[in-house]
Amino acid sequence: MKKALITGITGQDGAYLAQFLIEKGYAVYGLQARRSTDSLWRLQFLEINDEINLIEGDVTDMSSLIRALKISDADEVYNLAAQSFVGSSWDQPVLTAQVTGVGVTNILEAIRLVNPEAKFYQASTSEMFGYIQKSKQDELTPFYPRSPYGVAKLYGHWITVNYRESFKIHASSGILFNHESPLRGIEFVTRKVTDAVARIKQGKQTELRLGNIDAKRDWGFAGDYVEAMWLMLQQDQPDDYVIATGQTTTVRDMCQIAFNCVGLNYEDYIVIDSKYYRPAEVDILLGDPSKAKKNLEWEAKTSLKELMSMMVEADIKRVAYESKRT
Ligand code: NAP
Ligand code: F7E
Repeated sequence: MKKALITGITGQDGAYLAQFLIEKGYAVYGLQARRSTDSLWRLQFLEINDEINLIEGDVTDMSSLIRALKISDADEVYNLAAQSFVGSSWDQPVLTAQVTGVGVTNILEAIRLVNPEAKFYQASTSEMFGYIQKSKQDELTPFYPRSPYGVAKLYGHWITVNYRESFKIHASSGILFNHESPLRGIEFVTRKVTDAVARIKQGKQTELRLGNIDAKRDWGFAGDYVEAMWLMLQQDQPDDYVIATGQTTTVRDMCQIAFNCVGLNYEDYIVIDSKYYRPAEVDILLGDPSKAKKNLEWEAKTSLKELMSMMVEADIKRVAYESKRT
């Protein structure tokens, strides 16, 4: 039986990846950072919490990573742990650098010490393209990050490439564009919108305050994207891949799609609030996933309309459930 270790298992992608690997017959181990409140709700939502071996640890604590690698004896290591919210990275830039950037070196060093044969996946991001240098971004597009998060991820990306070239570690980097789901954190714009749609529809909220609704993103479904992570580690040679849909949409149009799901007009509810503007914005992202299609035979399956509809439906159920309990 193959063994996988996932850091960030309690996050959106960690939960979907764990589910995917369990279905493939893997023994799944997850690094769980110590928190004062419950962080297992996503694993419970997918009903896989009892099938995962949780190991307490933190990517800033290399001793815990060494222990996790020894306990799991993992064939594949997926590093999904990060301070992943771009907005917070201006408020906590040092922590973001330590967790999202240096954390990657900690894991690579632990792999080198414990099991250099383990295959490694790094969760890189389209935020590294930031101030885009090419209208459609692929693996060869120069990077220009626009936030402390993007800068930290760029360090994580290059240290992954460097360990691949220096120590022959099977280390691959997935440059993933935005991907969402009903398990997305509420602070990210799609989920903030679908939660608001559900609350407005059920009379629990009257408006939705947003920042720059002219920003454009290439949004896909997280459930589709975790398969690409796995496919990268099944290749003979490690490499870097852009994972995206190849379509870009404004936040405004995404809102329209989400409000339409319940027959409402988004223009009646949205209020622009400067509080949600960022010190530096990534205006537009659009990925070219041709290499993933050719080498991995991977492509996005879920349209933005299907994704929004799935998220709105899940939030309507959650809000109705909350109302029953109060
Ligand atoms: P997420 O929901 O924010 O999950 C982040 C995970 O990292 C959580 O499990 C969190 O634990 C964990 N974590 C945070 N700090 C940690 C630390 N110091 N030590 C150990 N674990 C820690 O993010 P996601 O959307 O699933 O994304 C997964 C990865 O892909 C992240 O690295 C993200 O930056 C990257 N990425 C995401 C996207 C996207 O659109 N979703 C696109 C490109 C790249 P708690 O739950 O306890 O906080
Ligand atoms: O913002 C605009 C905001 O926070 C998307 C992370 O997973 O994807 C994610 O980063 C856009 C930005 O995601 C609000 O200014 C407007 O232009 O949902 P987001 P993100 O910053 O693109 C990348 C690929 C990652 O790697 C990250 O980890 O929406 N926007 N009004 C807003 N955004 C938020 N959050 N809230 C608003 O009210």
